[in-house]
Amino acid sequence: MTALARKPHRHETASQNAANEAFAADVIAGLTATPKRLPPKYFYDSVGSELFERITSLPEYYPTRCEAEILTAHAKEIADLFPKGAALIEFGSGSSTKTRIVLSEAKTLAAYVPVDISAEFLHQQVEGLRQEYPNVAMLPVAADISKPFRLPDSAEMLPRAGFFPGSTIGNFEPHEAAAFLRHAGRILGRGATFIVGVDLVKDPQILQKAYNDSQGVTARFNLNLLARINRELGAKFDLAAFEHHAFFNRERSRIEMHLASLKRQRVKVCGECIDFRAGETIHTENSYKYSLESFGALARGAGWSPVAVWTDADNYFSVHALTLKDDPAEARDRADH
Ligand code: AVJ
Repeated sequence: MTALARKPHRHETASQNAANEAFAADVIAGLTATPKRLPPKYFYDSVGSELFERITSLPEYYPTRCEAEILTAHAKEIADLFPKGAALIEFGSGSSTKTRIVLSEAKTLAAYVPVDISAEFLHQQVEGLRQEYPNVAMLPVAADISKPFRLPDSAEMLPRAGFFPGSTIGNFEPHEAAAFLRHAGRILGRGATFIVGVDLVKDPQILQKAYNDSQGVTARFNLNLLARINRELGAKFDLAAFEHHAFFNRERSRIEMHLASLKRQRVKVCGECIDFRAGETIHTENSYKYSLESFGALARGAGWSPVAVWTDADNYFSVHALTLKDDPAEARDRADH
């Protein structure tokens, strides 16, 4: 056992235990770094996934509405880009609300492979999808999309299309986003289509409000990260001693979310004492905003060819269709010989 491990609960499986150790290790690494940071993927436990669902229907949070508008207007065009009899692989599927818009037009789709980090939430969602789409094989994969994962065997045999909506790609640093697109290319294979939702640069006021909603749901979503560390790692964060901060960093074209310590304090996490200065923050999320051109260039640099791009009436959000001309694995093999 490592120093970070805590006593497993009796009902925990080995893989849950391993996931918990990875969480503990990432939390300690992030909180002992300067400046302090935590990976945004840990927002999405069951509580966080529910809070994120509430964010998507907030009046200030335009991305979900704008993207749904785009997908609804172009569902048929998008579905027509999928190969016949394809498996649709969604990276970070959440509640699959946007997928349903496309699924209803994708008449020849053989399988849907929702990939999500929140296993419990994922399996709940799949129950409903099985009822709604009895002709599509539902093949969920509980995995962290930022790491390599395997497709279910029955999806390996089918031509593939990818779906990555919500501007989740904006959580990555631009160089990580390029690496992610390349990795998705290896999973999807030659001839694949990839549909990617990307939030656009706009009036900073609108961005600011989208991440500082008047009901405080985004603040609760952010603070849930500390609550989760308390729940799962037995830490003693006082949630009232931290405050949600979100602002647009113009130079880097990103919204930054932080948790600011309201006072000087020491918190014990997995046996380590973490000291906070008054006002010191934990950087919890970046949400990069692109232009149509900057995202097109990023995709091209990662080996994808842009074939179409759609925006909503306000030009707040974009949906890009990319295709892969060459199989990246084959291209690499050629380079090796
Ligand atoms: C799911 C990563 C796209 O960056 O807008 C929403 C997450 N954070 N409000 C975003 C989020 C705060 C969201 N993504």
